[in-house]
Amino acid sequence: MNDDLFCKDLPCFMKGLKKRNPHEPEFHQAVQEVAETLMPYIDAHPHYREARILERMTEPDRIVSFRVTWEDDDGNIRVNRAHRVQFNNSIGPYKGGLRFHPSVNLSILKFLGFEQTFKNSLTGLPMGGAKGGANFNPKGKSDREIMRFCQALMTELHHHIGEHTDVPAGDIGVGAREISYLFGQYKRLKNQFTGVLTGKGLSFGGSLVRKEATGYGCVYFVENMLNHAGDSIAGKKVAISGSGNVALYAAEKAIELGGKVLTLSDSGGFIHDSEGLTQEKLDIIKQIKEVEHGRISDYLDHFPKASYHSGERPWSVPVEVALPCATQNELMAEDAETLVKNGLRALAEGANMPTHLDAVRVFENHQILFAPGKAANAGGVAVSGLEQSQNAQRLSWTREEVDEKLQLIMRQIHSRCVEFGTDEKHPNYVKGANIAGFIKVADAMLSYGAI
Ligand code: NDP
Ligand code: 2IT
Repeated sequence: MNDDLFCKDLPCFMKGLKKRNPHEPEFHQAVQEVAETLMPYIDAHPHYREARILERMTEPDRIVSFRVTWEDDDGNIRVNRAHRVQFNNSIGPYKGGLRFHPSVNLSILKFLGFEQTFKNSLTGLPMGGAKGGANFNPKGKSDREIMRFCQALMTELHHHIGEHTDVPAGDIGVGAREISYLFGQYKRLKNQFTGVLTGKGLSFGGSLVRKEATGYGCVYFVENMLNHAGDSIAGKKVAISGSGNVALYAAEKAIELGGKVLTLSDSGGFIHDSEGLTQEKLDIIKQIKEVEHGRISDYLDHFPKASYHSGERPWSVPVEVALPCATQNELMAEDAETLVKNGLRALAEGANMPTHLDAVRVFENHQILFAPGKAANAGGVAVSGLEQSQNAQRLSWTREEVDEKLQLIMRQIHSRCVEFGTDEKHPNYVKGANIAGFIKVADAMLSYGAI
């Protein structure tokens, strides 16, 4: 082989990636984390380098970008920008969420689509990686405005998706309501009732446990890590950030397994209930967040003994388990130092890339059990895959069946991470997840030849 064609070290590889993808810091960060642990593996398996698999895996198959024009309740014409990044379909149709948030741009969607490819591979199900979304802010919009926006977005997106092509789902700002409007419009445009989206309502092809799956799966993963180390979550203090889909169901499962959940948050600040949340308290929070679309600070109207910390994140509260479940880069190196000083034992990323790379290094240096999002939050997309299976069979499985399969998938992901990530007896879950996720996709790509 001609050595001049190939980067043989990480700085050379990252320099090229940054040059090809300027001004995309989140994408650079996600690739850096993966490439750091993959480079030594690729060195030991040079056929991957000769086939330029990493160069190919960091280049999306295609990106569709489009305008979304819609009308607000006052009759004003509004314009947003949307994208679908179809990253890699080597092991199955593209699969991944849609995000509606004002911060959405190509750097964020490329980082998410790249991560999704590894995550979906880890589930063991036949799903490729994709991500999409729009720079649309759902906050303060009426139901009718959300409906018109979703219909306008699907009017273009429907050309690019399909049950065998690309199957979107929810993410930040896209929940059951948005998926319903999107599905209704797809069905109308195509005159087809197919499993083209997941996270659907239970009356039109949705799966039981999909709503809970990411949060439950994240806690199952923590329990697997702690059990592997001879411990468990029972009796442990837990800090959770976010109060959306992932955070609420992570809290529910942590409480059920005997954890003492002390915090939840949103972009305004965090609540601290030193007595710990109970299922009854959580039911009130679900009403506030899922039904009334309120703020987490409203918790204090019901439980005035709790405290609210405006503009802060919950990482100063002493806990043994931390579950960042809000957004990317919400936990920095100094937060990691504080958590370690206060006795942290395990952290699992419910969100995608919530932990900054410098913070990951702090946890690694202190041998904290650290589960990266592509492993810890894979339960959501795994149950999306199970929703696709049920749609294809035209059957619905029971809650118990789906939950059992979810637990098994999280256990298998944990085992694969331990298998590929154990160094001198200490499991490095970042390394394990990256290598285990890589192998399946890379081997499929090798089989296809140069495409
Ligand atoms: P939701 O929209 O349901 O909730 C998001 C939560 O995070 C809200 O509490 C929100 O607060 C907070 N948040 C969002 N952006 C910011 C920000 N910039 N700063 C501070 N807080 C913020 O989304 P999900 O719960 O579905 O998603 C949360 C994370 O989990 C994301 O990283 C997502 O990619 C990831 N994920 C989601 C899966 C799913 O199945 N839904 C699957 C796997 C991962 P506020 O309301 O104030 O904005
Ligand atoms: O980040 C994620 O894994 C998701 N938002 C869920 C994707 C899916 O297709 O269920």
